[in-house]
Amino acid sequence: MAIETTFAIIKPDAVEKNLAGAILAHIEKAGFKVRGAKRIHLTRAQAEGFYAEHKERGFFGELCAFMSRGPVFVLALEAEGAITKWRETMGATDPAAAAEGTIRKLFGASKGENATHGSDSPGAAARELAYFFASYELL
Ligand code: 3AN
Repeated sequence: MAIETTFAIIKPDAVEKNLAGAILAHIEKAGFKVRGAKRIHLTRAQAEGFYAEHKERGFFGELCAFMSRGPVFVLALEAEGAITKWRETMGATDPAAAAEGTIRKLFGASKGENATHGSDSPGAAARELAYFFASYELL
């Protein structure tokens, strides 16, 4: 399998609960190399731009309000098969349905407030990494 870099967010619910350190430890223990990391507070417009593909979905307004309500950590994670590996490490969107030991099972509260985000394809990873990181930040 090829070495990939995927894009992750530690969402406002997890940062508010002081879980960012525990989630980063989980990420490193799972074998990812953190190639980029920064703590930012998204504006509503930045959240809407990031989630543009979901704008027709009923929860879009709620999602963008949530993602801009407090600071997040945006991350670039490298590993063999990082895109699929990170989706598996996070677990299902709904923490109640997520497998034991996954980040969303351990730290998520609901379908919306589910602790982390992860790119779902190579195209999404490239777009999302470029949305938040300049190339010189990932050297
Ligand atoms: P995932 O993040 O697991 O790929 P998507 O792509 O279905 O999930 O949804 C994108 C984001 O939208 C989720 N991470 C979650 O925060 C939010 N979301 C999904 N479903 C709901 C829902 N029913 N109510 C509120 N927010 C939701």
